[in-house]
Amino acid sequence: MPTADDLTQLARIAWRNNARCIGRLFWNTLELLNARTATGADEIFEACVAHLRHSTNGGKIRSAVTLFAPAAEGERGIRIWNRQLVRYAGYRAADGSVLGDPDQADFTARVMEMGWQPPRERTAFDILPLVIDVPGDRPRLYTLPADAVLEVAIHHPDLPWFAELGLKWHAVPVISDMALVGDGLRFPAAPFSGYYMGTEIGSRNFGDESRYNLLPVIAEKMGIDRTARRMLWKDRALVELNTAVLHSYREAGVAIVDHHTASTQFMQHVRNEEGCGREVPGDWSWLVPPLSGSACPVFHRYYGSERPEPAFVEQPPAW
Ligand code: NRG
Repeated sequence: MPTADDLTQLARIAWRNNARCIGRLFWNTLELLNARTATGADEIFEACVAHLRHSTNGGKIRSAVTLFAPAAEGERGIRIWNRQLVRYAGYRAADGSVLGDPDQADFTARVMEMGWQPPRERTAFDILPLVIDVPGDRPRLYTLPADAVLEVAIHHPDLPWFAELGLKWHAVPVISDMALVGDGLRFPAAPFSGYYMGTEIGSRNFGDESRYNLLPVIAEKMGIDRTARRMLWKDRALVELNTAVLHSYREAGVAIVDHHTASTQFMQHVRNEEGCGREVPGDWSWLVPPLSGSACPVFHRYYGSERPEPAFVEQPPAW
């Protein structure tokens, strides 16, 4: 039986090994929340809520992982269906358009089939229920308590119309669909969280065409001409969107890191690791921020291609 210390070390090294994560300088601060004895769906849900509260910490976000029981050899084990504990619904209309997060449209349709009732007045930011799937039971739906989910309303330091767009995002990303593997163990439910890098929200969640697709909206409000791509309206809109995200989180007292700082910290991590004789596993296309890549030090080199364990690994979707 591994001790809590063994498991903390396992999870920390899995973070250190995560080739896609730019935030690894702080791998040694990961906290373990032990829920290995939680067996029923209700108990597992409560531990997820406890994780959210602990990690959120009023905005002073703490990096944490909750470990549920490991899966026996060849068995699926406990699964949380959601990709993250907090995600916004995407409602697909008959014409194919989506209100909310298009990335969650299939999942949203599925939980509605299972009986989830969206709020009477649907918005682009309705928090999805959790689906907890325990061996020997049917998958069960749970609504997160509103006071467990900290959110940040987005405004801009000098563009007053920004607040009127009514944008917001949740404070804490909690990845809930990856497994932690290592030391011969596999934890198929091992939600982990930290704080955001601004571009995750400002460039990708808000900016991607397949997500909230806000660049045309922002450019329009900025009054810039969108007829010629070479006038870089997308780039200008991205800068303001990212500025607004970083500014809003900071003003709300919610931890977030800008991509320049995160890149600099990552280079320190690389030096630390090299000092310990370890090569840093890294996926360039994930590490380089999706804004001003070449202005960030992480752009200017490549990283190790080995993928050692312990590791957080993708697993087939549970639904
Ligand atoms: N891009 C995703 C979140 C991925 C994980 N990001 C972190 N993890 N910062 C999004 O929701 O935008 N973390 O554990 O801190």
